[in-house]
Amino acid sequence: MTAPGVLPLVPWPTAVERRDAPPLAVAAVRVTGDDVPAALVAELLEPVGVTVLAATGAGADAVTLDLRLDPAAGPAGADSPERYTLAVGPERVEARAAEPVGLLHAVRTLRQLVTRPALDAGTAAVTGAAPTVPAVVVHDAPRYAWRGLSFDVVRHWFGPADVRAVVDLAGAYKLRVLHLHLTDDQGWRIEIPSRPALTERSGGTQVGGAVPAGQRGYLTVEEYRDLQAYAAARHVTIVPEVDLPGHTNAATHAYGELTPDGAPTDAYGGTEVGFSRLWADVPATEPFLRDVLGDLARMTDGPWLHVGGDEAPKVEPAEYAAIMELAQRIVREHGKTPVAWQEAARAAVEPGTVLQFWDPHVDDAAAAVFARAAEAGARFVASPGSRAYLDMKYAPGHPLGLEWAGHVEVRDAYDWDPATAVPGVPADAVVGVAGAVWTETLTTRDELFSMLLPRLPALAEAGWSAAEARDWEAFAARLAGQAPVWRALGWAFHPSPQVPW
Ligand code: TNX
Repeated sequence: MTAPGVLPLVPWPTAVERRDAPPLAVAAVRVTGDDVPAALVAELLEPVGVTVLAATGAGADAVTLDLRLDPAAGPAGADSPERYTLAVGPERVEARAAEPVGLLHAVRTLRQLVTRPALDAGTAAVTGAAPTVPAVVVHDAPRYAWRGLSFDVVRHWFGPADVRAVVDLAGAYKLRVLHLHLTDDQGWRIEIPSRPALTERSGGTQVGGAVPAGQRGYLTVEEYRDLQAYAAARHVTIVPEVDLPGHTNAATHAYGELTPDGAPTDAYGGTEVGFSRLWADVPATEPFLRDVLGDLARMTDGPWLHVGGDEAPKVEPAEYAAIMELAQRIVREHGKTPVAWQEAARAAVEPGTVLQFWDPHVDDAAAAVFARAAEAGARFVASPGSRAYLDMKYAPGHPLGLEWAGHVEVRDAYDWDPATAVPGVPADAVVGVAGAVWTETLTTRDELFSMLLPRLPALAEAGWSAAEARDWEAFAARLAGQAPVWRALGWAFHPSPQVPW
């Protein structure tokens, strides 16, 4: 329930001014401006009780929601392409933004401002009271450009409908990147036309055995294309990951030529890590990498390809570096920028390579390796397991999740500074924040969402809001104000005792 006087905005904007005007009734809005499709505005606002009319449609008593591009939008001096201004009242709503993504952010902010008595009372009953929006002016721009979520669709298969729901959730909190972990020991989740056995032999397996009857267990080329288009319409970029050179049992099960003796490995339905690998000197390895990364680069609209690199204890350091450097070279040859887990800092990196910091158990030697990679031009995304791993249990005894990085309560996910999170790395080499959700223990959309909510909004604020604006007590109150919308959308969440619901 939203406490009186609290504006339930997450992430907290750069500047919020209240206008001396009564709340604006928004039972219906008429969208003017062409940079956000009215259907997308409707998708966001109708679940909170606002009827959305296209510019020319019927309906006389609608409030105008005017969306226009304007380079002067946003906080004074902000140069982020995502900057926007949202002005509510006295009679209409105006959104101004440098680019269309900012207009969509403005509509997302507007949705969080809608107060609807029936919703806030936590009932489905329609009371007849019109939704209103307080008269405010918001000027806003993000702290970091890379705000993302890494989502494991391998350990348990989550198909296109679930991924679209995750895009909606990520978008609602203004995230821009959805990284899909598509290959691992237990399965291969993306059709690769030049290597059909990957999905024919490894597409239908997952932790515990087979994907549920009636499900294919992987994205076809067409489904992947459609998913990227769905995400792009919401200004979310899909980053696909092929995990190398460890986490590769699904590949060696499909193509025995990838092993030294040429024999395929057995399918794997457990949850151990670290046993599988590729070999730099097996002749089939390089053609395999060229085929897989080449096809995936051609199929991918966004600028990035993630080549994994985590947890390959069986691969000697020189061989590890050779495989990771080859993978990154291939990615660059296809015009994409490589992303890799933190371990890849041990191999040579090119300027612009994105390294994802995940394992906080690092010593000084590892910090020095990160420092060298940053000097060589690598950029870091902060996903420290103790903060950003949304597959960790909230607390001891939580029915879902793992514990290797500790317990991650909502406050843990909130109260940290990405700028100082990566040991050895200067603040200006950190480009953002990503949550990560691994699915060893998660099998349904509700289980998945109960791990993402309410922690993903905490990470979203860590990535968006200025360091000096961060305040746990204020955040917890604003977070509580999100729950009515989650209920209206059917998004499961964990009612953490840290939040004044
Ligand atoms: C570590 S995070 C892994 C994953 C597991 C995860 C479980 C990372 C790069 N590797 O393979 O699923 O822990 O929390």
